[in-house]
Amino acid sequence: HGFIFMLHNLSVHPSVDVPDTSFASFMLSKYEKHKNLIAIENGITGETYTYDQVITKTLKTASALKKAGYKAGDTVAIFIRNSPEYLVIILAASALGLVISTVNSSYTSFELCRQLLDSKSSAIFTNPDLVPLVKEALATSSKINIKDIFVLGNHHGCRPLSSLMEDDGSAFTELAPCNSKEDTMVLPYSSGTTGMPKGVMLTHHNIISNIIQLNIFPIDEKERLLGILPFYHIYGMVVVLFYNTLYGAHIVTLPKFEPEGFLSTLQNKKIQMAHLVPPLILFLTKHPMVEDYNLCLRQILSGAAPLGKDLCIECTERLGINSIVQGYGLTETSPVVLLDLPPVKYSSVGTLIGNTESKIVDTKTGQILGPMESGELCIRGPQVMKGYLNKPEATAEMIKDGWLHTGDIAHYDENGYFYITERLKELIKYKGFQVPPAELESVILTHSDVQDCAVIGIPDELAGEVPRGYVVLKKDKNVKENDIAKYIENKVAPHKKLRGGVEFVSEIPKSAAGKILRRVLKDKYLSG
Ligand code: AYL
Repeated sequence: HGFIFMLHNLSVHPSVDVPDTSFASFMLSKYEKHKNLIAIENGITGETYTYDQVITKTLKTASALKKAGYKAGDTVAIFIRNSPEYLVIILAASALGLVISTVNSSYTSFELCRQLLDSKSSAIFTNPDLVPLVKEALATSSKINIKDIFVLGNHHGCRPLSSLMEDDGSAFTELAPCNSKEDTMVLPYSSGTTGMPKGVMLTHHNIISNIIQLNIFPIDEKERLLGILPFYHIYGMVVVLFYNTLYGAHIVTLPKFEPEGFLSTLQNKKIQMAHLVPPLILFLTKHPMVEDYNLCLRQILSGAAPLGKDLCIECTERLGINSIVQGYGLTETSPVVLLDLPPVKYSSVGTLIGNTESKIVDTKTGQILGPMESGELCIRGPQVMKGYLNKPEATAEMIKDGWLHTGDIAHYDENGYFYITERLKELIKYKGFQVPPAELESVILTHSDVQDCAVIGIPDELAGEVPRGYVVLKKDKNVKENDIAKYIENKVAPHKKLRGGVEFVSEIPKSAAGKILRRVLKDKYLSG
């Protein structure tokens, strides 16, 4: 099989060459080969862009951004729901050497404000209905330095994106020069193993590497794919948007999940391949509504959260599809590290993709472990991030001696197939979305009646996990559990709501060093 047992594990796949170029030059040269094909379609309006139109709009938008004063190294934020224009904005910004910070489009003004400040964004792209929220965020802090709000549509006082896409193109004469291993291309946010969301600096080289590494799973030209996973998250951005367009696929975008729209789009647009997360696979497997539609799905890809064997088999049978291919990775690894290929091994996340090495280390002794032994999965490869923006300590904790420590517990079998069994890190995943407990705790602590608190994830059949809060009240306060949950609900995006409930306790279990002992709370909940 070619799988080598050494101190660390190598990929079974041949290694790939990664060109030293910028993301925009790499992508646009590929798009040239598919000029007349449809690249991307708005699943709501039916509006389409051919690859040729994507190229043209990209160059015009880059010209308009240049005229507006944006230059290499500036950061721009994208706060837009999935739509074809997302691709054009990323390519145009990248063509100028701008850094693109993608923002969760369900964020509150409070959460948006934090990312705009931390990323030092100087422009924001948004939907017209989100403009009031953006303005609220801008009003919260005088330190935010947003020069332009570009809207996809029209909104009083904001510049329409269409005016950028219709620029005469005169100011953009060449792609910005790029030091591909040094220059950050995108800056999505992730909490990593601990703490608050941090800007993940992914270089041009990181992103190009990952899309080339994925070539072990080639896509047919004109393949019809669903673009429902959010493009602001690394999965939607790299695996759905970037990777598939390299091959001349046709992506149909949807701005959000809604049962009827999801199913009727799959049916009416004759979608054959969809990148999903386990909760959507559960929906397709169990929901009675699915019977009313004539689906022609052949292939599903899953990632971002564990997918059980039984669900996988049931879904494959119900929909009559070929298989469900699982991938594993992190925002910090651009994101793919492991990929299962047909014929799939259920419950495995597959083998290491090309140019990637791993080791499993004992969490207590740090010793490197062998086959079938469980420990922390560590990764080395060209897709590993440059680091967290302005957070050298958090970066050093995550990447030690060139190895990225995933915070996931895994083992591999004799054939090099990996199994993710547990999450060591504090991160909670609700339907594949990140819910950093430290972030929720910081919000709970702003409640005037709260003395102390801790948040853990508890198992949930539909969502994988839901966050649950433990709260110590100040003396003589008679606020109710539900008041705390409501307070949080108004400050955070819907996926971070305390759906697992709030429980008042007399103290939060902590280590001598003051670290919250989340394991103690988890065990207490599970045994309780
Ligand atoms: P982030 N099984 C179990 N857990 C997973 C899996 C999986 N297949 N994939 C991701 N995770 C968890 O940054 C794991 O705990 O990136 C990991 O550390 O939002 C964490 O999610 C990272 O969360 C693909 C398609 C990767 C998607 C992704 C998702 C990256 C999610 C490869 O092919």
